[in-house]
Amino acid sequence: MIVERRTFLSGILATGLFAPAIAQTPPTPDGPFTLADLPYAFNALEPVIDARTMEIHHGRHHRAYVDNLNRAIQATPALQGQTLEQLMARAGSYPVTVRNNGGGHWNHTFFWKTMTAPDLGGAPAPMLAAAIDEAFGSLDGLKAAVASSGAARFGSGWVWLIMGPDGRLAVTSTPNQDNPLMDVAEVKGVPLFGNDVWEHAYYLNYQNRRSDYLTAWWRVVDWRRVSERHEQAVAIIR
Ligand code: MN3
Repeated sequence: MIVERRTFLSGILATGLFAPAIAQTPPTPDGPFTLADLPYAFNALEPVIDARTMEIHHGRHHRAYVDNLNRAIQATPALQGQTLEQLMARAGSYPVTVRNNGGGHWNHTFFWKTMTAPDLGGAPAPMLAAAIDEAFGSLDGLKAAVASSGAARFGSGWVWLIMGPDGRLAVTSTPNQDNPLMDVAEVKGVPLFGNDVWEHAYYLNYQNRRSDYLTAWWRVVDWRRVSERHEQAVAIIR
C-alpha cells in the first residue's frame, strides 16, 4: 500500500506540474535597496513589543519586502534609477509587486524610526501639540481616532497620522502595504507616524487583541521624531 502511494506521488511529481511549488527562489539581489539594521536592539521595545516579534518582523517580513522589491526593479529597466519616494508617487502605474513590496519597505523603515524604548519618547512639541488639539480636540482625541481607525481596518494595513496640504492633521488608514504618499491612496498627505496593524506586528504577544496592541503602542512612540517630521512638513508648505 505504501509503495503504491509512493509510486503514485513520484509519478505525479515526474509530470512537472508541481515544479513551481518546489522551484528554488532566484538568488537575492543586493540592491538597489538595502535593509538597514534596526535603530535599537530587538528587545528595546519590551514589554510593549517583544524581541521575537521584532526579530521576525524586521529580519523576515521587512527583508522579504526589500528582496522582492529589488527583484522587481532588476527585472524592469523602466523602474531603475528611481528613489523609493518616486516609486511610491507613481505606485498606481507600476506592477502591483512594486506597490506591495516598495510600500512594505517604505512603511517599515518609517515605522522602526517612529518608535523608541517605552516611556522615553517624550511628548509632542508645542507646535505639534497645538495642531493635534486643533484637529482632534486633545491628545486623547487623537488616540481615540487611531484606535477606531486601526480597529476598523479589515484584514491587514496601516493607520497613519498625516499632515494634509492645508497643514491640517488627519488620521487615515491604508490597506496592505499602501501608504499616504502613494498616488493610489484615498487620502494623501505627509505621514507623521504610522502603526502596523498586520497580525505579524503583534500576534505573538497580543494574539487577536489588536486594540490592546494599539493602546500599548503609545508607550513606544518617539514624539521627538514625530514632532521633527511635523516641523519639516510645516516648513515645506509655508
Ligand atoms: Mn509589518
